[in-house]
Amino acid sequence: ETARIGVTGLAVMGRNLARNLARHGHPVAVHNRTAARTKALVEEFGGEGTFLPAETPEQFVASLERPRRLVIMVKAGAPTDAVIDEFAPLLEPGDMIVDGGNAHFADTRRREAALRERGIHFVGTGISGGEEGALHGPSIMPGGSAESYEALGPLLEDIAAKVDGTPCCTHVGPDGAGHFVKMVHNGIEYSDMQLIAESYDLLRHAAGLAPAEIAEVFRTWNTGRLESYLIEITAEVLAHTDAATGKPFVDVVLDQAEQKGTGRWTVQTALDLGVPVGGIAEAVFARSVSGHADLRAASRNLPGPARGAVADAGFADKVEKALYASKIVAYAQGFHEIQAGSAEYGWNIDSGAMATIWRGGCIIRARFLDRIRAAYEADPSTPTLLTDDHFAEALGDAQDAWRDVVATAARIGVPAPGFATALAYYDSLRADRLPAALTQGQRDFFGAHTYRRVDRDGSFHTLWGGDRTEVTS
Ligand code: NBP
Repeated sequence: ETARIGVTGLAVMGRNLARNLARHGHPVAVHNRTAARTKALVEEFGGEGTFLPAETPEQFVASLERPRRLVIMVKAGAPTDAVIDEFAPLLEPGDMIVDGGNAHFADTRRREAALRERGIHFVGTGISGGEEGALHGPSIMPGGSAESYEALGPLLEDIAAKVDGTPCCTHVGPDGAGHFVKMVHNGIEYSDMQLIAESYDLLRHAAGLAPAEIAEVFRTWNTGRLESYLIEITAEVLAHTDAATGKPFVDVVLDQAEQKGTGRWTVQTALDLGVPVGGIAEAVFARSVSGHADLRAASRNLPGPARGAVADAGFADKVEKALYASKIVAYAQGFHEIQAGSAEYGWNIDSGAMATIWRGGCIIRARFLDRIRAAYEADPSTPTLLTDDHFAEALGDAQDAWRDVVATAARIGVPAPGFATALAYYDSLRADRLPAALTQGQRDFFGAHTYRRVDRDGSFHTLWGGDRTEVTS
């Protein structure tokens, strides 16, 4: 018997992906560096479908039907290269290697180019949804050649999450496009989580609500336009009580957030591409600040404002509006980065299709993504989601509330970097004139960097050290 597809790397993600394939009736070859994992998988879940366990790479490759489809689910980085080096010599032209790990898209581009020379399709694939998603249906973002998608697409679409019958999987674009989009997905996820965290913090410290009460607020929000997986789990976490102490769970968790790197990559890449993603950057920095225990301890006694909580009956509604508006900005920034990456690398990514495959399976799954899809359907080449009719109306409706929330945070000394940067981005985009004109003047003054004028073409320089006449440069 031959396997339709094989998975090597059987930690939580690989194991669940293999089970998902088997449950959908696809015979799957399974392999892991440490054979015990392979054995455990077959022993525990062998009844779920057809598994072909292999102890050696040779045995694994021999059990695959041709062209071979081989999925790598190992720790991203050097382990991925090690596994490629181990398996590629055993493959033939036309075979496909799918890397489902969280690889950096630049590594994927390098690997794809190297394997293409040997006639092997390398398909860097973003997979979101954690271990539950891998088992029950993740959101899948495959890159690589269009030809490889013909052979892989039906299988991947079969095991992906479905929303209204549409699979949360589509061919993103060539080489590193899939991992790039997965990276930005994670950056948006950081931003979304940070905005939710700030909402909680303000409801707690500005409105004086207890965690259980805030959980109720989030539950209500989850029945409206903010309905999403992240809002849903936020309510669950806030409603949870620590068994050992009887305190709200959120009060016994150390307040130092961790990160694995995709958020940081999103910001680093945005800097390289020249795309402003302040919402994502502030979310990464907020985690970073939280983790600097010494810095925080040294600063704890610095003075703050005199005012405490500001009770305001309508405050929760204002926070809902601020959250929705800031969320629109966060997604607009993320999609801007996707479009910039697509242009830089010639990927031709369909932004509306990305919103479509994020509607289910992944961490940022939400009703909201239907709105983004609709926005790109209405205007596929729009430079920003902010000007879409629906979003512009929501931003208009949020104006007073959004500004009140940011002002309240500043007044009572609760940090709200996500809300504040979103509003600043919004105001920057809609400004008639930005102080960048002054910046240009300064640059010309100290470095003769020249400037352009509003009324004439060309580059100019003022003789600042002399008689201050203007010269054409
Ligand atoms: P891990 O990231 O913890 O990796 C463990 C696996 O890598 C094991 O199978 C291990 O084999 C194998 N491995 C290592 Br480490 N070094 C190896 C080497 N040199 N040669 C061969 N195999 C090697 O597993 P995971 O949490 O299942 O994640 C797998 C991938 O999926 C990662 O890239 C991750 O970033 C990505 N991802 C994870 C999630 C999630 O929620 N966990 C979500 C989305 C994507 P061994 O058993 O012999 O040690």
